[in-house]
Amino acid sequence: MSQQSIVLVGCPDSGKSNYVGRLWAALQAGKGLLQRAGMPNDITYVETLCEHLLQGAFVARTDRNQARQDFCVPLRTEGAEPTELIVPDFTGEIWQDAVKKSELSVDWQEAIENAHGAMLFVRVHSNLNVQPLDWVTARDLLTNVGNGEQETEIPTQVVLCELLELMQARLARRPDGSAPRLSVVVSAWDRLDATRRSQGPMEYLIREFPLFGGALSDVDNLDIKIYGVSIVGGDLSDESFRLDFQTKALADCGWVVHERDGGWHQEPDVTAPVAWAIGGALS
Ligand SMILES: Nc1nc2c(ncn2[C@@H]2O[C@H](COP(=O)(O)OP(=O)(O)O)[C@@H](O)[C@H]2O)c(=O)[nH]1
Ligand SMILES: [Mg+2]
Repeated sequence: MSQQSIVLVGCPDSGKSNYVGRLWAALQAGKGLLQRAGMPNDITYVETLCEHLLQGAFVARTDRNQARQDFCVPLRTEGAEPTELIVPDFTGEIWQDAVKKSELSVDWQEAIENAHGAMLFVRVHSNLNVQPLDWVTARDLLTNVGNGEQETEIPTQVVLCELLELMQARLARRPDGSAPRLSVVVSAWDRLDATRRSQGPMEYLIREFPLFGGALSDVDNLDIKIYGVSIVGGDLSDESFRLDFQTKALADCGWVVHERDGGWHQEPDVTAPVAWAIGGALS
């Protein structure tokens, strides 16, 4: 069976693991762009993630010691042979440490180099988001990052810029020679008010993480698409939302926002950012 892997990248608490749980629920329901052709190799891992959501709670942040989990599932393709989707989810601390110390473990160097695309996560209202220093200080920090001298926490936008640069340097071109694809996922999109949501995820990134927003616009060797994602369509810590959510099927909750025909559109298929990152590789 051929393999397609999509590597998940992002700071701790950026929504990676919860997304994987919701992705599995979508694959089980079978209504999205991605269709599975069998069972995951480690069903316990994804079932545990789903179980939390079904009980009305987000999955707690991944234990730092549990460095890597892979979600592997066979996907149906237009061709005769199914392909195996591999989604390696590394704990966010690994990405952050890598930026601080400029150290790349061989394991994830290989995961990026062998990937067929990537997803970069950043979460709305994460308590772990380190707010920007002013623009000039952040830019200076970016030029010095990785020399091990940082005593203060590195602002999230500086980490995001470094991760973006890493994807530019390491992701391989697609089999047809085109630029590798990166889905940028702004997770917990439901936590913004209606006005901010209507402006779309790119506007959010530019306002909250201006350095990163600028860097995204400058990239010319990656094909980038920005998504706002809400895995259940609201916040499970809000009791009235949670009670309502528990009357519905998990696969019917949640949505993705993305740009189409010059406007931002909301649709229910949460597999869309993965399907796009894999792209024509599936057909
Ligand atoms: N409101 C809301 N919160 C989310 C969503 N996805 C993730 N979160 C929150 O983000 C936290 C961290 O998510 P997690 O998947 O563990 O992040 P990871 O460390 O990147 O794997 C969760 O505990 C939730 O509180 C979402 O779609 N909506
Ligand atoms: Mg995690």
